[in-house]
Amino acid sequence: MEKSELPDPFKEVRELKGYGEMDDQNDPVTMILGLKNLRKCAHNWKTFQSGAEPGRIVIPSEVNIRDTRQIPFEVDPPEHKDFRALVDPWFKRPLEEAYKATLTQQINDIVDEVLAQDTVEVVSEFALRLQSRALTLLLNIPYEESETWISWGTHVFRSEGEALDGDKANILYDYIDEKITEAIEKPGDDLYSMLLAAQVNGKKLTREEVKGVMILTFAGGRDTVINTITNSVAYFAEHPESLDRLLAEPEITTKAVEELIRYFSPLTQMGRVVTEDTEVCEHAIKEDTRISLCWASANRDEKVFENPNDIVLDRKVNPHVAFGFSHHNCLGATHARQITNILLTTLAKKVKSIDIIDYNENIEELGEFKRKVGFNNLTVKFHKR
Ligand code: EMZ
Repeated sequence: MEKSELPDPFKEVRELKGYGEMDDQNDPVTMILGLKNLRKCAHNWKTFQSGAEPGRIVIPSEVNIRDTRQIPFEVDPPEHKDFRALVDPWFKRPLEEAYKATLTQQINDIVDEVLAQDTVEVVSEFALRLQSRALTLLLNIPYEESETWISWGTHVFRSEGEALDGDKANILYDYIDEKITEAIEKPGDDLYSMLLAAQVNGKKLTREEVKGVMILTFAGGRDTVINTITNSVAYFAEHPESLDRLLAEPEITTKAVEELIRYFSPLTQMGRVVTEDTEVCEHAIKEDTRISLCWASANRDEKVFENPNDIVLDRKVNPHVAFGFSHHNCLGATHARQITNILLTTLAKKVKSIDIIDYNENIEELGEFKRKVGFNNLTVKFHKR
């Protein structure tokens, strides 16, 4: 097996039954594995709710480490629409030329940095730094702030060997509280200030609501972006011909971004709380239990994707759900796509090959399934073009 490969652990059960089962802290989950059923469930917010107890739709559940509702992520329609309308324009800023130019400069700089190094531990020295620096653009705050986030390390919410770490999570919550206070005292043109000044349905957001948007902005795009970057480096290490191809055919870059994100599916699944006794895949599901929309499985559904386990850089039809589906689709997707796009372009331009020196896989334990989602660490040597 190639080191960059992410095998599909769901295949057999998906084909056999269409759903899987796992326990999570004594709160069982029925996992929806096929793309078609997953889409139906994602649309059906009345039966499959996001706005339950804060933290419960995340798997592993975060009910024991957080009380703040993440917004718009843990809000159902119709309120969801109003919050989404408020934040959507801000999260589309990565499409602006000035944003793209600064992000390109950041990525050029960090690729130059790692090219100058002897060996590089990709997760902590490349992916975390790149993700943190890019996040200063999304929040519209000074670049230097990224140093604080980098100092937290890769595992703010999930330390190695411990899926949920309340003490570490508090570092983030306290930090955000402090930043909200600063923005109240001295408003600027950053995301905190925008939220504090905004109204939804004629009412200002509460401090708790502002905090809910900010926690989501920090947490939702951290592991996911770090895994995407690290997995991309591992893939190019074993496929230098893909770097050559992206250099020769830059017009396929947008398709390549979607394909890598489909294949990596950096967020394995997202839960919903069931509001009434129901049935999925001819399987009874009880009220007040959870289902999960298993993006990683749906993205390998052989009924939809030809050769689902191959990375086909210019895949023509690619209706993947790696950024979720329906009204809760990923708010940070524009930013994530822009990072990945510029990363691919920059690596193709500057890097000839990459050697993998050492690695340690990050495997999620999901009941009957074990899924490799990326690496805990990956040490490589980059070679200049
Ligand atoms: C939540 C989640 C959002 C959760 C789209 O995903 O990401 C997870 O990494 C966080 O732990 O709190 O923000």
